Amino acid sequence: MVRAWYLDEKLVAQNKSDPCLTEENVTLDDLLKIGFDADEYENNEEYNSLKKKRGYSYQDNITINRCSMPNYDEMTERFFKEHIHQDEEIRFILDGCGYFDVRDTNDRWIRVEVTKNDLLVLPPGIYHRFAIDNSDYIKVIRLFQGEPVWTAFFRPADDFEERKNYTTKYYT
Ligand code: KMT
Ligand code: NI
Repeated sequence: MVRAWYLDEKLVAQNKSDPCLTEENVTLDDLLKIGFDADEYENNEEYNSLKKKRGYSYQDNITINRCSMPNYDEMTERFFKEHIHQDEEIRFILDGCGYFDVRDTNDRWIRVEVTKNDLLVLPPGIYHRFAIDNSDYIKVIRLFQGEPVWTAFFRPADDFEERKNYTTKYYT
């Protein structure tokens, strides 16, 4: 089940993998959450119709874990650096746990915990980062519209069209 809260920055400075909880929970307006069963998703009608409806023609899966990822240190460091993409970032969690941090419109970090069966869709242009939790294991499906492009543009990336579109849409 997705949980989200404002991040305690002081705790983050000490240990990036800690949940760093504050008392402030967050509503999940910008997150799309649908309860597929991660063990049965391939035959799930809702999952397949969502893929079709949103044009997610590409699908693969990755496991993040020190033993199964050859360039683990480089990759996890890169995921945790604040960035945007020019396309949606869509992740369906098959197993394990992790944290997506997203910036709110006041530039505060919201930490979103994702676990098995959660689906997360980040819009193009949103500043975010990803941290693996202390169990050091997450297996996710990556979906994409068309040929996948995983390029991350690190902050500052305010001049990108997608960032401008994002702020126009969500910053009032
Ligand atoms: C990204 O671009 O932020 C990622 O792909 C994070 C890793 S997927 C759990
Ligand atoms: Ni990303």
